[in-house]
Amino acid sequence: MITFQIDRTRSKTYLYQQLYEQLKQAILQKDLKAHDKLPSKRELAGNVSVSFNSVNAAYQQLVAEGYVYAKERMGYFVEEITMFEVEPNEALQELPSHLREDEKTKEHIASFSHMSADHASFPLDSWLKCEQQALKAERKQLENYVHPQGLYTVRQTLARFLRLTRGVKCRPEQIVLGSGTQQLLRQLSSIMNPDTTYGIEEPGYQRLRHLLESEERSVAYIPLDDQGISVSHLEKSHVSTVITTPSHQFPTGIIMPISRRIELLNWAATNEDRYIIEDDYDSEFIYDADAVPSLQSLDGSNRVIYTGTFSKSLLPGLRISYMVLPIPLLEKYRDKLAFLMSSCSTLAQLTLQRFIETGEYQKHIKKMTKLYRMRRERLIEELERAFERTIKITGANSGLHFVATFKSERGEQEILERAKALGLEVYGTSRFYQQAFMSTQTSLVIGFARLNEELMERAVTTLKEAVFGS
Ligand code: 76U
Repeated sequence: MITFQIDRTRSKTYLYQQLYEQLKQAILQKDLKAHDKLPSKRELAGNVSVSFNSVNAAYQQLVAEGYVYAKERMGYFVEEITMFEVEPNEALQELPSHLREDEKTKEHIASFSHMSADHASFPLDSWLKCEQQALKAERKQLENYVHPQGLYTVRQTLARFLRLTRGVKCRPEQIVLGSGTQQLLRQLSSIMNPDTTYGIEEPGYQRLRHLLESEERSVAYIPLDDQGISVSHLEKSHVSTVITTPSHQFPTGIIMPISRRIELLNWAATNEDRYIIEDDYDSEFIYDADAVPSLQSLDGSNRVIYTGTFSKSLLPGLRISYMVLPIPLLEKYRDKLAFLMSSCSTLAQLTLQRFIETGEYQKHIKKMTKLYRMRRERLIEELERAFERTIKITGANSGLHFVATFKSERGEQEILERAKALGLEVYGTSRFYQQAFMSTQTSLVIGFARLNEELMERAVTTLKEAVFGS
């Protein structure tokens, strides 16, 4: 029989856990053999001077984990345990250095990143109020898993909201809420014909291309002209589904004029396999004109899948995005993806719903449009003052970034490296091209969401140093 070493100092683990652990080790090391009988609970309790309850708890845990079995009126016996055939190799647990992550996020002196919204201006109090109300009032919804497409009432709010703000015509049933555009596109591609060739704008949002390629979908690149994606190139291609950003082409900022929109819809309407994925990313902030209606609002043939996100208008970290499926694709979605669990937090959905219904969202957009308009104007002024004739700014009519093209001896990579060394966060446009392209000029994407008054001058001076400094 094994001898137990019981530590009774209070800081140690519970007595039953010590018994359990020592019995387990004895079984694993074969000090106790398969089918050996364990002492009765009372006997063991007496031998080691612990309570009957402690022994009982240890035995129950051993039974639950499969080390021990009980036989009615006979007692407890050791199970036959399957032994590992391979010795554990500790070296395999070592995380290679290239997979290690830095705890700290990078600090910059200023950021021209196009990937952020301004957290400092986020209406935290009203958001938290909506969240608190949702937590209190929506117990039923929060206790349960929700529909794979998201909560119906939230989709009702969103359907009304999209009709009002973007002219999108849909029923709540057609909306799918998700934790990001990529996750939604993944769902979409899984219900579309696997032979679909997807057309991606060149330049365009490469992460969608990577996603489709990772799923072994075929992808073709469709160039832009000054009105956005080129429909004549599209017509010459094998593409049957095109992904486009007509409101604010990503990253050039081109706003697609109405005729090009209709041309695109005509292209799609000629064949029932054709679809347009309208990615309405970054369409909320418009500075010099009224919002252009979405493609979806003009579509009379069920050809447009509309996608959008609250990443720019609220915060990217909220991870609330959505897509609106035309009815034939909703049919397929219900057929093929009914097994999915919703990827969008119910609490976030309910908070957003209140935030929209109470008018806080529109108030926020109004406030932010004013703020971003001021930042954009000041930044353009500062850049033009600093760079004079060596800079050209395009795509600045809407959204939270524009493109700045520099007449400089230095290429993009060199400028980006210099900027990084100076502590400035900024990205070039080549990351949005699939094909390496030769250009005598360098274009950078200039995001201004986080550039407040204090940071702006410093950011521009540092950028000048990176482009032209010695
Ligand atoms: C999203 C476009 C064109 C959708 C985007 C982005 O929040 O995941 C850019 C880079 O639903 P979400 O929205 C995604 N459509 O550009 C987001 N783009 C990223 C952040 F800006 C990355 O890779 O440079």
